[in-house]
Amino acid sequence: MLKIGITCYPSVGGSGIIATELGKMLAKKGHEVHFITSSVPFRLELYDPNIYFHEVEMSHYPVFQYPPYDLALATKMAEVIDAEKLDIIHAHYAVPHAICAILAKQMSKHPVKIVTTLHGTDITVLGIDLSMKKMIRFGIEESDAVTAVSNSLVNQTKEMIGVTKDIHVVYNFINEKEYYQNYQQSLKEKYGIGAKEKVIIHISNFRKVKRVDDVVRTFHMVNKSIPSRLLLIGDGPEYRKVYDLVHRLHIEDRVHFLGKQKNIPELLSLADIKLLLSEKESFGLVLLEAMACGVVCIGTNVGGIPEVIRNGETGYIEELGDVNSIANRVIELLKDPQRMKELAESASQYVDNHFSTEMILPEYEKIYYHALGDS
Ligand code: GMT
Repeated sequence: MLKIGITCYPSVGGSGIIATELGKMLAKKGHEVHFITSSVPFRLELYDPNIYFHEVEMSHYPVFQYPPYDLALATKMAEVIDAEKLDIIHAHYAVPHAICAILAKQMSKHPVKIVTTLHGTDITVLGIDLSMKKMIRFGIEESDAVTAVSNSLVNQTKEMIGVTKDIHVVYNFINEKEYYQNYQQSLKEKYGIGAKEKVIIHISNFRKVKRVDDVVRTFHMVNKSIPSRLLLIGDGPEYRKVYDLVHRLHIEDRVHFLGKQKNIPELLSLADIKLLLSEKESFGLVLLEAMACGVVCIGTNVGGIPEVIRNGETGYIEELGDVNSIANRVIELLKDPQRMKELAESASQYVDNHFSTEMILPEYEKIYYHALGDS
């Protein structure tokens, strides 16, 4: 069994969820897992004796304008590598986490291997910044193994950053014990949703790239011909703009702004259709969550989304910003309950067959053992 250190952004977000779920599953299999983060990751319960949490403490020196978080993290990683004799540091994000791990490896006495997972934002956002490109390339090339969450992200990383290193695709996965169809009529009633009304859902961090305004415009068109409600879950920088748009379109009595919520499987289970209309998306973990709960997904032809939704088989792929076609697709589907049933069934089957924990966990373990020189 291995001793694995995991570093991620512990707050809500796909990468934090994947890192945390991975740690929990590895611990369950008997590996010793050490989370090294600024706070206890969202979704991490510390009741498993194989799970440890090491908090990165920040000192606020009056001389520094910004607290040196990256250096504090690298120091903490080095301490944990030596004290716990870690075999692997699994860094989620090249910048800053892989860079911190490389520094920690140089500082520590105990030999350790670095496995880095790219989740997209580090490449597609930071990679645009020329000053960061060099740093990202360094983080990738100095890691002992690198994974990315889709083929699209591997190609983008190679094109944008110019790395030649092998990058293994390891898809995101779902905790099937939490994500399943769990419809609760009482919850629907609590939101005042009528028995005949259809429910469309969107979940994100309301960043500009998520194009939540396209979701609202699509819903506006759908709502003209089908009695329906829109559930918007999450919070972020575009929240106010989206709120204003909903009011400008006079659909405020049809749109529910729920903010950040914890009972995502129950909320997803109320929905008929999930929209993810992003302009950048390396994978789209929320799609897997929705598909596992029996929700039909429509996503844009962007990044890794077409690797998650099989167009016409498990959901639909539409062109970015083409609100008319997206709305027509939603209307067509909502009028055809038999088709919806078929799509929902093949989507949840597809998730089971391609993105289950059982399938993905051994892929990460194989990469760890390979990095350590065992095959
Ligand atoms: O999408 C975000 O803004 C959050 C970001 C993150 O770091 O959690 O998500 C990225 O990683 C997720 C987990 O691998 C992927 O499902 C998301 O598609 C990816 N986001 C982008 O590429 C924009």
